[in-house]
Amino acid sequence: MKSSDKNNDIIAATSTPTGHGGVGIIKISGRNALSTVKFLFRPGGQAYFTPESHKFYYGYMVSPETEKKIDEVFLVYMKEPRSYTREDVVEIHAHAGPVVLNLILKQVLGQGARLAEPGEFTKRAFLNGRIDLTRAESVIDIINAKSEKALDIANAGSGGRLFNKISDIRADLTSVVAELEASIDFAEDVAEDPDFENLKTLLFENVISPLGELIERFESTGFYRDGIRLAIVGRPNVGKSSLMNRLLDDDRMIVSDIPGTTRDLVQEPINIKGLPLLLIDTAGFHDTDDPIESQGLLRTKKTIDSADLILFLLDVNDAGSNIDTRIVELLEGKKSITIFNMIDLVDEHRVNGLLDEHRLLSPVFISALYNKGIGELKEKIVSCITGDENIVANDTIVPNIRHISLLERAGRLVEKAIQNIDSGVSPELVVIDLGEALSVLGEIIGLNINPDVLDLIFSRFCIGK
Ligand SMILES: Nc1nc2c(ncn2[C@@H]2O[C@H](COP(=O)(O)OP(=O)(O)OP(=O)(O)O)[C@@H](O)[C@H]2O)c(=O)[nH]1
Ligand SMILES: [Mg+2]
Repeated sequence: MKSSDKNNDIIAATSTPTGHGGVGIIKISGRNALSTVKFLFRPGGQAYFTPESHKFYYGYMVSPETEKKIDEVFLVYMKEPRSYTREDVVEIHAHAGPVVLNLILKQVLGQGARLAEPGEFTKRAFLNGRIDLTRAESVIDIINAKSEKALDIANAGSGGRLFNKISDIRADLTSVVAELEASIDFAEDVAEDPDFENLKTLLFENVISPLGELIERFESTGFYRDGIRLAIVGRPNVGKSSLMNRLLDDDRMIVSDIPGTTRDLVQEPINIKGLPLLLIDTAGFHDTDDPIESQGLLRTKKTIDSADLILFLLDVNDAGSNIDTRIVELLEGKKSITIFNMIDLVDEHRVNGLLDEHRLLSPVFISALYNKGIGELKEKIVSCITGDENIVANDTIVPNIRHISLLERAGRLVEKAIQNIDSGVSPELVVIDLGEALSVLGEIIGLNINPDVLDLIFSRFCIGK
């Protein structure tokens, strides 16, 4: 089937999550979407159903052959273009139960609709020009937001802040291209060359520099959307699982004085001061002949590799010069926080001694058992990740990984164009690179985008969105 045909179908899906609940919504979109419910909906107290747009109608869904009632519902019709997809949309608000919703959906499909693909409603909103691609992508970020901050970022995106920024950069780039093109077209009539120095300054200030800022923003704040992997690593029995329980505020993990209690990785999502984290407890790191433990250790190594931040936990009692060098080696080049646990077992004198000895590591001292120093540790975790807690004060434009590769490509093309201007290459060639940069930036907002890329983006959505 050609994709253009596909986009003319009437599509339908259950938009609320599977399960039991108060209300479940079936959404239908496409030209003349009302036709799919005409024979299924019986309005309460009216003989004929001629709905006005954007009004709720009370009634029943029935099986048309038998007139058997399926459910008592509200139905709302949103006439194009004032709808999510800019097409005619019908929503049926029924009771939320898998049997009732499936039965209604089956009837709707029987009236000529087909089942929507994941993200297809939002894809149509994009294809019909209601939202650009960055706004469409923000919809999934809203649904997947792991913290309020992530939601702020997603809302900024869905409000078009990234779209506006990219459009501004493209407009500035277009004006430089126009000036160069004019100099090519009218070469004979123009007494002087274009002001190349001025064009270079414009490219630097209005293109290269804002592109760099956007890329930097992703690196410094992208974790608000994507989440951070935080692993607790250390020798057996130093209190890793006890610390995990403290941070979770729950006795999730088994804790015991037998070394090797934790043998497998255990991960739990947690939110520290608005930062979404995935906290991972690992098997104690040591030599072992036990095959099950060895497996656990292999996983610990992999976890260290893939974690964004490591909590390296030590027991104050044997922390002196006895730090496990193999763990230290594994932590090389990784962000980590050194933590001395069990300070309840030593006196202040010992703590000060350790602080001096390990000043370079600027360790945190805690007692996982007695809940001491945990607040300080949380602050350190946050500052380690954000660098500076205020980093995301106001500007919430944060590109995603797809945007980043395009921003970088566009930046490289513009830099190449500037180098070519410097080495006196003809404006025709400079214009080619700048033109390509324009179309690369266009892909971010969805201009001339490859249909396969579109499919990939929308396949990340759930069905019914
Ligand atoms: N006194 C004291 N004991 C602690 C503290 N933290 C943990 N423990 C005890 O130390 C023992 C080991 O704790 P776990 O949390 O199981 O240690 P672990 O690092 O997860 O151990 P493995 O999973 O075997 O690697 C338990 O008996 C805990 O109660 C602490 O701050 N002070
Ligand atoms: Mg453990």
